[in-house]
Amino acid sequence: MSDEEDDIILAELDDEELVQQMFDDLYDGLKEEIEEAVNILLERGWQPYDILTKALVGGMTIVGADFRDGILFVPEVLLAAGAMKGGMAILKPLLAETGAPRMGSMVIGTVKGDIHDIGKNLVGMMMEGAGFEVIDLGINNPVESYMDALEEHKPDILGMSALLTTTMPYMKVVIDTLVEQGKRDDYIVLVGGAPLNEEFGKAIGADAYCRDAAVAVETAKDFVARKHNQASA
Ligand code: B12
Repeated sequence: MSDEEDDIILAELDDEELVQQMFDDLYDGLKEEIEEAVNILLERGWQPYDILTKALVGGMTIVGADFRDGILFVPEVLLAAGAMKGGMAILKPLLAETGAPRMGSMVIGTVKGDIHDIGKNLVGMMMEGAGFEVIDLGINNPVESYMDALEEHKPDILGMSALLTTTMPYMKVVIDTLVEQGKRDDYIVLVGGAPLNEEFGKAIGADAYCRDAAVAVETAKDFVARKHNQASA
């Protein structure tokens, strides 16, 4: 790092410069700087959701592109992910604090063989903010852990996340198991993750594919409302 960069005082940057600096700091995996910047934006009246999407997810998109192009490697991306999580941890209680009425519940987890959890965590946070109770199963979930959690918590929604083309087919294993056990219609199944698309969601028998956390919340609300209407009809 050059002396010049050492001297940057985050609080003296205007909003646009600060967000640019956050992109750089996320890229460099600087957790404390990211946390400081998140707090500065909050003090300036930014909405937690805007900080999440514009600064943190925006920065992670740049990291993703350079990872794809072989410019960044796993250790660096792990540091970036750690910095992102530092920022998310500050925003989490604020997003959950909206006082939204209880909407329903969701069991969510990343599928077997896959350890990516940032997107899943973000979806969980946004769902909590929208009034859903979220049971997070973490990463690397075999079909049994989904089944056990569904049995135990009886949620409205099952959410599965996969970020690898090699792990996304595992979602079908879970859905097929639900079908075999005659339980498919008991749950709304939402799937997500960067390599998925709507077509894939349909092909594996999910109710919907959601491209991001905001769409996940809207879709979840929509399906839960329909489910309740059916139940009362
Ligand atoms: C961070 C990262 C990592 C970190 C993960 C840290 C962590 N704690 O999550 C580390 C370094 C560990 C990692 C490891 C690997 N990674 Co990686 N990783 C990424 C990266 C750069 C960003 C992912 C991310 O967090 N994005 C930000 C979040 C907010 O976005 P998101 O996950 O897409 O989630 C949003 C939506 O998809 C949706 N969503 C997500 N889940 C769900 C679930 C539900 C229910 C719903 C409704 C919606 C939803 O909503 C979210 C919020 O808006 C991506 C690049 C990319 N373009 O995605 C590569 C990427 C996914 N990784 C990749 C690879 C290859 C790997 C490794 C195999 C590398 C290696 N050689 O070891 C390993 C695999 C490890 C494993 N077994 O899982 C490839 C996958 C390629 C492919 N076609 O399969 C990618 C695409 C990079 C690339 N282009 O090469 N990775």
